[in-house]
Amino acid sequence: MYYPLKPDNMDSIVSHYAREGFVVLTEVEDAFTDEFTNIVAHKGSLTSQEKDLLGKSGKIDLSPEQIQALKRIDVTSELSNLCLDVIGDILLKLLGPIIHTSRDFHFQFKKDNERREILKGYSEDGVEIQALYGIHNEFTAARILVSPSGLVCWVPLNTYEGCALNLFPGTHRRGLLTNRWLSKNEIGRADMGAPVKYYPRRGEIVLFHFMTMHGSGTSHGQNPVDGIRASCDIRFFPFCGIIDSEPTCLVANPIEWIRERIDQGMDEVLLAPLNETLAFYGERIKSENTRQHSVLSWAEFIRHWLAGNEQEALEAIARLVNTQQGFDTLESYQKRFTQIQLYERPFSTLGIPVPRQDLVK
Ligand SMILES: O=C(O)CCC(=O)C(=O)O
Ligand SMILES: [Fe+2]
Repeated sequence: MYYPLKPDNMDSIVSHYAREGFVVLTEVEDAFTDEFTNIVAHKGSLTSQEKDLLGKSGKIDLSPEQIQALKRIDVTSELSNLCLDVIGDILLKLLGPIIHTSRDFHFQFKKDNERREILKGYSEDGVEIQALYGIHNEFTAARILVSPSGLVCWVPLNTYEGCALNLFPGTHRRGLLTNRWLSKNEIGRADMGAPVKYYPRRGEIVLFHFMTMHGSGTSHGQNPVDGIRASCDIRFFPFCGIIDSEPTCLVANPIEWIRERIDQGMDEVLLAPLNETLAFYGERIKSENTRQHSVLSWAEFIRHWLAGNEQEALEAIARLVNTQQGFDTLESYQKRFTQIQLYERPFSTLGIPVPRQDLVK
């Protein structure tokens, strides 16, 4: 799962991500991790000595005020551009030619013997910086729905002996297993297998799919790992009409680019964000024989929802959701997903028409 971030490795990186639902990039240029560290140091008013420690052992004490200042950090256009410079070529292959960067990123600062656990989503009180996260997929764990093809870019700020993330391989291909956060004791029935454990190293980046089940890791040993692990996580989405955000277009003719790529044939995990873009553009998508539990069903949902085909939209959700092995009722997803609304901004930024003005917030 480890690949140096080099042009020669592009195909291996993309196919590992598509198959397993995550990939780790190594040998990432220092400027990338340094920039996240600088922003955290600035927001949290760290002294230069504390900043240095953050990047090494993580051993600094954060005051309640600093935690408040660090709980959600705005993504500036400079940071977004830096990310696109460093991993834009990969994002183009994983998400397609039009990319949204999340408006904020999360800072995490966790100890191995931490007892607090987040099972009800982000409380906005700053606890989420230090508490362990229960098991979730990023798509339904977030308050605001964006896209199941979104991607988390998790950036370790220091090297740490313990496990930071548990990632359940292949779960992004098993349909939506949960509409909420789960505790470790709960997950048995989903039969997700053993997680892959990620041990953070500064200079790496983990990319994982929004449907990949994951949670915070710990060693849970008698002897907790010393130090604190510090990281930042930022998200990227394919073109999305249901968030109030400005996308960046990476190619001159996105629809032509998508059509050419689809003609070459591709894995459904990579096809899904392209179909989703086509659906928001009001373009034709091929959707015969979509497999039960395939992420491809989301684009079909968007297409039917935009066309006002309520029944077909609900059926597309039913294909995406895995109620046999999952934890929540189909109705809970249907109720949530049909409450989405369009925003002007993603469309107006690209100068394309909003497909249905009556659905605009
Ligand atoms: O860093 C952690 O503890 C969990 C991170 C996570 O769930 C995420 O970045 O999506
Ligand atoms: Fe997460």
